[in-house]
Amino acid sequence: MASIDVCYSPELLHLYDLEGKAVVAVDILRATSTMVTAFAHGATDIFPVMELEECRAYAGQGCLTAAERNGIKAEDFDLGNSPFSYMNGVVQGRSVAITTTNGTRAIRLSEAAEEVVIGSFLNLQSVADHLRDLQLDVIVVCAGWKGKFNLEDTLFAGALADCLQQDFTFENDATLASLHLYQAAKADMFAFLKQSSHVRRLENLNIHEDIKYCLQHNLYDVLPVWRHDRLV
Ligand code: 3SL
Repeated sequence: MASIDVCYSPELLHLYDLEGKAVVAVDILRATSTMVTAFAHGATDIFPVMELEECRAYAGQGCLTAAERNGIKAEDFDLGNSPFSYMNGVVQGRSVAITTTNGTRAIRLSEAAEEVVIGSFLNLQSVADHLRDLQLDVIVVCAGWKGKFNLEDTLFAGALADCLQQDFTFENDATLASLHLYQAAKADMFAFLKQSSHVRRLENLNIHEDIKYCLQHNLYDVLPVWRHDRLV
């Protein structure tokens, strides 16, 4: 039986061997939730990049450019990192290049894996179904915040473990801890996360609706996967 493991921060990735594995890259608030939303609203492909300048350069290839740093939309980019700004036809039929504080970094640092998929609560079931079909060992790579642990990505890892517990083994405490946290939180994740650092950070920026939105389960049947140099 294949196994699930959880890497709580991209800074810990050196402890994991990604070769031959499937990575689920996750940044619940908000990068991967936003990417899933973009695909659900018609984006054709997404280039996640680490640096602002690299992202800006994609404008020359006809891409929309999106950038966030410390929760705020970076100046002179078409879009920020709020999922709501990717709705209403804005990204329909378009390629998007995006850079965010932590999420795009987690994705790019996972490239050595056999398969990289983008996870969020919004597409949890699609991710779980895909992993069940693949039957590769799975590592959930949490974006965290600037190298540190965060609660919301860990809850996603626990939710995924919850979905897959009949079909995968957990050989590590990180997955068990994530599952226990998710079971404690799932009745009201919004309340559970109220004191968490990134929820407080976003609320200080007057970003409220995005938080509730990103905690919804299975809004979209969308599965962004990394292919060569982009998500499709
Ligand atoms: O860190 C990131 O990648 C972002 O998702 C953070 S924020 O939610 O846009 O502040």
